[in-house]
Amino acid sequence: MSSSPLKKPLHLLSVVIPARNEEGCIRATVEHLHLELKLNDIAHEILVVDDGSTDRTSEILTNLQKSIPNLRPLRNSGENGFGRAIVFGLDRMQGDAVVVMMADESDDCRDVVRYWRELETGVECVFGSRFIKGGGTIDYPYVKLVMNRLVNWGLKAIFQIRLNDTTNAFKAYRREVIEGCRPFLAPHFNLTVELPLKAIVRGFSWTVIPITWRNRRSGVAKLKLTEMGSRYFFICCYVWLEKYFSRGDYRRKNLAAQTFPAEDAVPVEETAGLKKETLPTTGSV
Ligand SMILES: Nc1nc2c(ncn2[C@@H]2O[C@H](COP(=O)(O)OP(=O)(O)O)[C@@H](O)[C@H]2O)c(=O)[nH]1
Ligand SMILES: [Mg+2]
Repeated sequence: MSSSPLKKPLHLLSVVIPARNEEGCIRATVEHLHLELKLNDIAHEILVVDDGSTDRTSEILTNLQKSIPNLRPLRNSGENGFGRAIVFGLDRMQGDAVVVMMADESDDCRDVVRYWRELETGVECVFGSRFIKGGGTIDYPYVKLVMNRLVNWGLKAIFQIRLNDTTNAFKAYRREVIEGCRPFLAPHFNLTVELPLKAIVRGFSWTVIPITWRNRRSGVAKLKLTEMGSRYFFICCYVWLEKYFSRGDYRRKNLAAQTFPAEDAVPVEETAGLKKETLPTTGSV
C-alpha cells in the first residue's frame, strides 16, 4: 500500500501489554521489546497493565522502570479481566498508534516494528496473521488450534472478510481507530475480536502481514475456551448486528475524506441496500 502525504504522521508508538501473574516472563518481554524499538529508532512507551496479579509481576515492573524509562507500569484498580486491562491501557496511552501485545513472549518484537512501518504508510489498522505465507506458530496446543481455525473460518464467512486470524489480539491500530470503536463492551478475552471486527465494520482501512507466534515457556495460559465461548459468540453477534442493521450510524464519519490515494481507497459496493466492503489487504488472506 502506498503512503499518503495527507495522513497524519506518527510520532509515538504505545504498546499495551496486559499481564496477570507473569513473573516468569514479563522482564524479558519488556526488555526485548524496548531494545528492538530502540534499535529501530521508534519512539515508544510500554504500558503494562497488571490487574490482579498475586505474584511478583508488579514488583518486577517497578524495578524495571528504573532502567527502562519508557516503561509505564499500570495497575487496574477496578474490576479485573483481559479486556478491561487492555481498555485501561488504551484510555491512558499517549501515542498516535498502539500495538496490543501479550506478556508471555508469544509475540515477536520484530513484528511490532513491522506493524509500525505499515502504519507509517497511512493504513489505519495492521492485522498480523499466523496462517498466511511467511507467518507461523510454534507449539500451538492442538485443541486450541482446531478451535481457532474453525472460529476464524466462521468469522470470515459471516463478516465476508479476507482476514483469517481475527482472534489473535496482537494487532496495531492508529489512535483514531481506537477512539472510533468506542464504547468497548468486551471485558474478557472477547475484546480480541471486538477490536478488529468493529474497526472493519466501522470502515477503517486495514492490511494484513504475516507474523509468528510461539507458545509460552513459563506461567499458565489463562484463556479458558469453556468460559469464553459464549462471550465470543455474544460479541460477534453484537458487531454483526451493527454491520447489517445499524444503517451505518457508527461508521467513521469522514469516509469521503479518506486520505488514501484513489487506487487504495476503500471500495464500497452497494448490495441490495446494504454496504459491502472490499478492503485493501496484503498477503493471500
Ligand atoms: N491484566 C490482565 N492480563 C491478563 C488477564 N488474563 C490474561 N492476561 C494476559 O493476557 C495475555 C494472554 O494470556 P495468556 O494466558 O497467554 O492466554 P493464552 O495463551 O491465549 O491462553 C498474557 O499476557 C496474560 O498475562 C487478566 O485478567 N488481566
Ligand atoms: Mg499466551
